[in-house]
Formats: sequence, C-alpha cells, structure tokens
Amino acid sequence: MKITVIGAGNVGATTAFRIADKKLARELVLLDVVEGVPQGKGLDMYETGPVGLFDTKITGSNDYADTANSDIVIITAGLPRKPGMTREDLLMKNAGIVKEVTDNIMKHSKNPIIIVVSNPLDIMTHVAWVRSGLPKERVIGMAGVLDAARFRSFIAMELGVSMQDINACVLGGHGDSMVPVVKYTTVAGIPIADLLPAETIDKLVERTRNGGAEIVEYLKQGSAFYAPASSVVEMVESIVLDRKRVLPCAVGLDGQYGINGTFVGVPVKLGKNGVEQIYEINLEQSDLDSLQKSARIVDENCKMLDSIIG
Ligand code: TXD
Repeated sequence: MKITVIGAGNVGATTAFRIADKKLARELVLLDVVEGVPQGKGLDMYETGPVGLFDTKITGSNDYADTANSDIVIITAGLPRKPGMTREDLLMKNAGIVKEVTDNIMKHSKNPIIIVVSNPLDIMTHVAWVRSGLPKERVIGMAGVLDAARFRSFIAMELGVSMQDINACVLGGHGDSMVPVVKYTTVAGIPIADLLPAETIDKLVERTRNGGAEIVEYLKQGSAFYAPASSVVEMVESIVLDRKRVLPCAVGLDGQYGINGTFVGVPVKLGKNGVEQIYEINLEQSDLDSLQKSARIVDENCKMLDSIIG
C-alpha cells in the first residue's frame, strides 16, 4: 500500500505517524505547500523506524509527482478561520484548496480511495468527489468516527467503565447538525437509556456536539488532532486490512434516508474497495428529521460552491 497524506499540519502529521507506527503502509508520502515542513516531519518520522520498529519508506514533499500511484490519499489541507473571516469566507477558501489538492492528486494516481478530513467536512468531501471523478464509494469523509469516539469517551467517564465496551451511533453532519442516536448507543449491548438518566444523556450529547469547540477553547490556537488523526487511522486500517468495519462516515447517499446526492454521516462497511455497503437503519422520526435537515444544510452550502468547483 502507498498512502499519501496531504497537509503536514497537526492532523496530517499525526495521522502519518500513526499509519507508520501501525505498519499500515509500505510507502508513505507527506505533502504540504509549506517548504521544509513535510520534509522535516517526514524525516523525523522515518528516523523513528529503528526504535519504533517499522520500515515504512516515508517521504516529505511539496511535489505531487511523489504521490504517484497512491492507493489511499488523505486530505487534511486547509486554513483555520482567521479573525474577521466569516464562515462563508472559510468555506470558499478551503473549497479552493480541496479542489486544487484533488486535481493534483488525480493527475498522478488513477484510482485512489480519498479520505477527506478538511472542514467543513461534509462539503469538502463533496468537493473532492466532484473534482476527482471517482465513484462515490471511493471518496469518504471522516467525522462520525471522531464524534462517536467523543461520545463514547464521555459515557465511559460518566459510568466509570471501559471505553471498549461502549458503542455509540453518531450520524449527520460534522458540527452543529450532528445527530447522536441515543437509541443505538450501548454499553456491552445495554442501551444507555437503561443506565443513565435522560438529563445526563442530554448533557453528554451536548458535550459531544461541542467536542471540537471544547478542545479549541483549551488550546487557544488550532484544534484537536490526536483523536481526529486516530479516527482517520481506524478508517485506513479497515480499508488496508479489508476488515469490513462498520463505521459512521460521510458518504454520498443515493436515496437512503430519503437523501439524494448529499454527503452526510451514516454507518457504512469499509473494506478494500472503500464504502462496500451503506446501512439504512431504523431511526426515530426526530432523528430522521435531524439527519435530513443536516443534509439540506450541506446541500445549500454545496450549491454556493458551484462556481468554484465547476
Ligand atoms: O473531524 C474532522 N473532520 C476534523 C477536521 C477534525 C479535526 C480537524 N479538522 C479539520 O482538518 C480542520 O478544521 C482543518 O480544516 C483540517 C486540518 O486540521 P489541522 O489541525 O491539521 O490544521 P493545520 O495544523 O493548520 O494543518 C493544515 C495544513 C497546514 O500545514 C497547511 O500548510 C496545509 O494544511 N495546507 C496545504 N497543504 C497542501 N496544499 C494546500 N493548498 C494547502 N493549504 C494549506
């Protein structure tokens, strides 16, 4: 497997490092527009090999020719919101970046699986899909795995039990329109509603929704990256090892949940071909309404980008 990570910032570099550490790639390329940063971080990671016990060939680069014939490409490139910038300005800027990145990837790799991480996630996944010309199964957004990991962590904290026994279902868009589905969230198969009072569950759901903002508030500069990078790697591992994990990912729907053509988070089976199945689960009407609302918001934003993405 050859894996390329675009963007050598916090999420990109941490993702690359975990991929090497878990021996998921024979060849790993870390690419950024900033000169020196991918080279420096890439070499530092490569020098971990003798003590970290991996033999991955790691290249840091500013040149897309080095990404040639990648099996998986992870896009983490983007700009953070700057003072005075509206959400819409950021959307336009990052759409331009993801468009440029995707066009460059496709010049050098014929049929990669693309995992998008850049925000706003669902919309950037749509941009990458449109520009790549790849089938929907090969363009996947990472958000649900992270949102579910946060929900699972908070439930574990509340109950004082192992995180491993907690399964959480979080659908919808990444951000305000996220849909944590309490009905399918369990501890060793026991619905959380049987273990926690409704007010506590509501608080944990709210904390999950604000999970990203909570970290930003602590860090002051930049946003979360350890859990986001680990969430990407969980998806990468399922693809590389063809594990067929069932994970919540942002994928392009074709009528499932009454949603057509929009990228939004739902449970899917991830294997060597990318998205191998989309599961349409039975939702309470209120959760279905929230999911469809989430998709409408993504749709409206994508329409604004028509002039940029062509
Ligand atoms: O759940 C999720 N999907 C997310 C998404 C969780 C965490 C972070 N999320 C988003 O990922 C975040 O809002 C950003 O849009 C991306 C990357 O976050 P990160 O924390 O890694 O941002 P950094 O550290 O600023 O890194 C971004 C890098 C930086 O090194 C830039 O130089 C580079 O992107 N960049 C580019 N690389 C290649 N090509 C172009 N055009 C480019 N522009 C910027």
